[in-house]
Order: sequence, then structure tokens, then C-alpha cells
Amino acid sequence: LAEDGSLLWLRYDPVTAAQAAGRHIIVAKPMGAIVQVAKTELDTYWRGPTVDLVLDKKMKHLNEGYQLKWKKDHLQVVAYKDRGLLYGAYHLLRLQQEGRDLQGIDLTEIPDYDVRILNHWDNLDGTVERGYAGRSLWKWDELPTAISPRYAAYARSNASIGINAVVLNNVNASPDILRPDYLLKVKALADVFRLYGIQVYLSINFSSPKVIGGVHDSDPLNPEVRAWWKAKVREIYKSIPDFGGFLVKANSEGQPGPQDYNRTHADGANMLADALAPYNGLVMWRAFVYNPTNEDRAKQAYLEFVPLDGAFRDNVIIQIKNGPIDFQPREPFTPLFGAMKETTQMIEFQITQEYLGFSNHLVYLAPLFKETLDSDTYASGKGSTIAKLTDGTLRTAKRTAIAAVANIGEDSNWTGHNFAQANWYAFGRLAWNHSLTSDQIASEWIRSTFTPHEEFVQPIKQMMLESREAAVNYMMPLGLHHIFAFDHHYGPEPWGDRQGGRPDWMPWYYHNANSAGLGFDRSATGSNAVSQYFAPLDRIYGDLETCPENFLLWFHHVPWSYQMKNGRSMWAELCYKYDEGVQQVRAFQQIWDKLESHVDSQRFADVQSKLKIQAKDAVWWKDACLLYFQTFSEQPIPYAIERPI
Ligand code: GCW
Repeated sequence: LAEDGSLLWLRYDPVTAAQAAGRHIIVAKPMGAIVQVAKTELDTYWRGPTVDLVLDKKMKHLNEGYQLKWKKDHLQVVAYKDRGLLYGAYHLLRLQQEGRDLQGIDLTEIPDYDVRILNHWDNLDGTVERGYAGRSLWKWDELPTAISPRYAAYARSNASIGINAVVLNNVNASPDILRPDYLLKVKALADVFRLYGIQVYLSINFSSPKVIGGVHDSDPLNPEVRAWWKAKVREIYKSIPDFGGFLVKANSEGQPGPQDYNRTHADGANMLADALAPYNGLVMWRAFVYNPTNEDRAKQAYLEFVPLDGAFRDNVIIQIKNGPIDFQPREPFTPLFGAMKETTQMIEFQITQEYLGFSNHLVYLAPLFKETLDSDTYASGKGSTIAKLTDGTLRTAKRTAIAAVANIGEDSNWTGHNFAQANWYAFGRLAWNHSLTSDQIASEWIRSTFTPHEEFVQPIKQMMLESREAAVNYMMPLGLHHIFAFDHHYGPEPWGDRQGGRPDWMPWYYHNANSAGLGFDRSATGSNAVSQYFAPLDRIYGDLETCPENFLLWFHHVPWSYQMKNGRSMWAELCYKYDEGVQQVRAFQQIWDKLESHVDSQRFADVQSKLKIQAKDAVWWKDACLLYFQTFSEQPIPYAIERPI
């Protein structure tokens, strides 16, 4: 076993000749390239009985899924598509890794989302926006001539957890990606990924026709602009026939878009959708829009997009971040979910830990993903969870999708922190089946990444399951948000005040600390963002007495002396929460140290040193935030907690 984490969760031992004797991997001919990969994986690693890989064109309902069945003396994997057989093969290998009994097995797996996609924020110069695992995996300067072996390893890892699509480049997109020389490089990657059932998408810059096409402008209603996009799309599909489509960040944080020409998001998205439609391509159009106006940033996406409901083509999906501000440690869900009845919506998570301690902090994100997916929006009555609104259950969709911003780079362990691999894994597993629990996913991941020994699995799982709440506690408890240091978003800077900076990028905009209290009043007496939620959530969130305490300072400006449910004042509770976060991380260090004998020395030391950084950072957060907020609360820090340094 490599000790640098490069194998991820794919630590299969090759079979010996003796183990393979008498067992066959049977596939009907002719065998497509993807099925060939499935067969090779099983030929190399499968120690169980004979496996029959069957493509059954009558089983359309399986979509990209599969059936695994025990048949007297062998196993059968039945799928409707080639990809289904590949996913079925990885399922078998997972069961083998976990040491499961396969006798009598009979299960059917159908993915919850059609498109399960990673968004890379990788720039063409090799840097990665908000990337904390080294430079980009894509070697643009060497492509298409040199093909790094990591491209296939990357694709294989994705396929093993059901991810079937990737956006290669940053949403802050360079127009150059659409130049013919770059498209050749993209094709080279697509040719590798295709073997693992992965489709390539690109982020586009809305001004491309003007910047690289020599067109006078990029107005979506200008026939020349439309013709340029049609021709460009034709050119792409000529070399990449299974190209997925475009991801677009438009009129957001300074990016160009249709509004530059007084057109709407729908005008822009539909132009691209029309160009892609003949090839079955998709447009993922982001709803992450806000401007420094008097309107609460948390309300702006809803205000811009709800009026456009029904105006989008059926191959456009509106891609919405889980929370209305920006991938914070905890946010309520974006109220735009479910508020457009005639428009397909998808969720965007962030796996890379921009706001969660980069690749230094151990934060297992499945609980965050689940919290949002399971949130009830009440959009079509009780039970209208975000999962059901986006997976085709409650809203019809031509194709459904789910996305997350990748945390992958060229570090040998791919993600910087060994435990950040679990977040890539968790996203893939939830994109396949959003009913899996955080506990199940952690358990699978630990067993396949480290060891199946219960003495290791149980405590590590507990640590992982607690880690997101710990981060919320030591960074931003009780609904606090965006009090990060300016721009890099690593440490605390609630006092931050950049002269001449955008007011909506200043921490004070979000915490509003003053002698009266703390928090953003989004109730009817404030910005009234609560009104964007369906009943009864508007009332529940809008009333200080019924608002869940973990969102208190998100929705209300709360007096320091306000009494919490446990009897403490808000100020005291804030102190205890920060301290609890610190103590949780100290406990993680002890858990890890005790389990040294179960882990190889390299990974043990790597994680140990990162936990040290995390503990130090947690204290930094606690001290910085409490000492700063204390200048407003003017109350003592309880003696029961660890004293600020
Ligand atoms: O979270 C913010 C990041 C930006 C990012 C932007 C977005 C790619 O700070 O770096 O830009 O969101 O999602 O578009």
C-alpha cells in the first residue's frame, strides 16, 4: 500500500492466480470500452465467484443503475447502460472490501440524479481558485501531447462512486478555453474520461464571442452572436461527441452576462441552450448573483430569478448554492429552491473548504450536505425537501443534476488533508443516493480508506460525524456568518473594515454587533428575507422565540442578555459554543493519537499535524471572536471556559 494517501478509497488487493482459478468474469460480445474497464477491474481484483455482466435493453428503468443478483453459483450484474455495469462492478468491489457476505444478494440501485458532476475551479495557468491541494491536475501546457496517468486515476476514482460528469475549468472563466487549441486539450481529457463514463462540461465566459470571436458584442439577441455560439458548439461536438454542456456564471462578481446588454438571465441561458439542444447538451446557469445595493445579499438570487420562472428552455438547469450567502459553515437553505415551479433547479455544494479551514481542518461534510438536502422547503406542502425538489420527484425535469466544487489538486493524496478525501467520496455517494446517512457513508469510507477494524472505525466515525458541528462551534455558532478574514477566508476577522471595499464584503454587514446585541435582522423588522420562505418557515424563522437557535443570529439581531432555551444569556451561550468547538478538536487529537497502531506512519503523522493546526486555529477563532464581541457585549467571559490567551 502506498502510504501517501494516493490510493484514496480504492485499496483493492490484486487477486492471485490461485484466487482467480475457476472464477470468470463473463461479458457478452461485442464489449464496449466502458464494459471492458468493468471487466478488467473485476479480473484484477475480484476474489469472489464468477460474475456475469449482462446488458439488458429491456431494463430502461434502471437508467445508469444496476441489479446485483445471486444466481445459485455465480453473481449477475444486470444493467441497461454500459455505465451501469461499471458501477455494478465497483459496488461488488466495495462489498468485498467491507467483507460482506454475498450469498443470496439481490439488490437494485438506481441513481437519484442523472448528472452527478464535479465543478473544478481550475484556471488555465494551473492555479485553482479556492483550491488547497496544490495546483490543478490538468497540465494545460503539456496537453494534448502528454497524458498524465493521473487523468485516468482521477476518472476511475470518480466512477467508483458514481460521478459521471466534470466541469474542467473555473466558473470565473477565461474565454480562451473555447479557442481551438484548448479544445484539442479538452478533447484529450474527454477521451480518457469517457472510458470511465465521465462526460466533460466547460465553464464559459459570456463575452467569448466578442473577446475571442471577433464579434462586435456578446448580446444574446444579436444574430451574429447566436451564430457564433452555434458554430462553436458544432465545433466542440465534432471532436467530443458526448460533450455535456456549459456551466455559466454571468453577471455575478464582475463576470460579464446578458444584463450588460439589458437582457435577462433567460435570454442568455436560452441562447446557449438553443445552440446545445441539437446535441442534447445542457446549460447549468448559476443563481449566485448579488450586488452591493441596499437589498440584503441573502435575498438577491430569489429577487432576480423568481420573475423568470418558466422562461427557460428545458435544457437549462438553474444551479443554486445550498445557502443564500456563500458556502458558510452553516446556512439555512437558499429560499429560491422550490420557488420556481416551471424551472429545473439543481444544488451546488462546495467540497473544497474555502470557509472551513482549507485543507488544514478535519471537517466531514456529509452532515452539511444532508442537512440541506433534507431541509423541508414546504414549496409543495410538507415533505418538499430540497432532495425531492431537485431529483425529479416533485418537479418534472428533462434531466436532473447535482454539483459540487471539487477539492482536488495535484497533491499526492489528491485533497491536501487525508480526511478531505471523505468529502469527495460523500458527495459522490449522496449524488447517487441521497437517502444514505452520513454515518453509513463515513463507515464505508473509513473501511475502504484505512481499515475495517471496529476499534478504529467506531471512534473515527464519531469524530467525523461531530467534526462539522465542531467547526461551526469554533468558527460561527448560533447562525453567525461571513466573519472571515478578507478575501482568503481562512481565519477570523469580525472587525475587518477595508477602506473603500464593498460594504457587502465587510464582516460587519453580517454580524451587526453593537451595544444592543448581535446578528442580522432578517425578520419583518429588518430585511424581511424570512418572507422568501414558504409558510410555515417564514413565521418560524421570523419569530425570535421559534427560530431554531442554530440560525438565531442569521435571522435576528439578538440582545446580549436574551435568554436561550438552556437558561443562559445569548452572550454566555456564544462563549460556551466557541469553547465547545475548541474542546471538540482537542478530543479529536486524543482519538487520533490513540489509534496510531491502526494507521501507516505517513498518514498518521500527516493527520496528526493537521489536527494540531486545527486545534490552534480553533483557539484563535474563539479568542479573536469573543474578545472582539466582548467590546460590544461588555460582559465577562464565563470562568468555566478556557480563558482567552
Ligand atoms: O465563494 C465565492 C468565492 C469565489 C467564487 C465565488 C463563486 C469562483 O469566494 O472565489 O468564485 O464564490 O462561487 O462564483
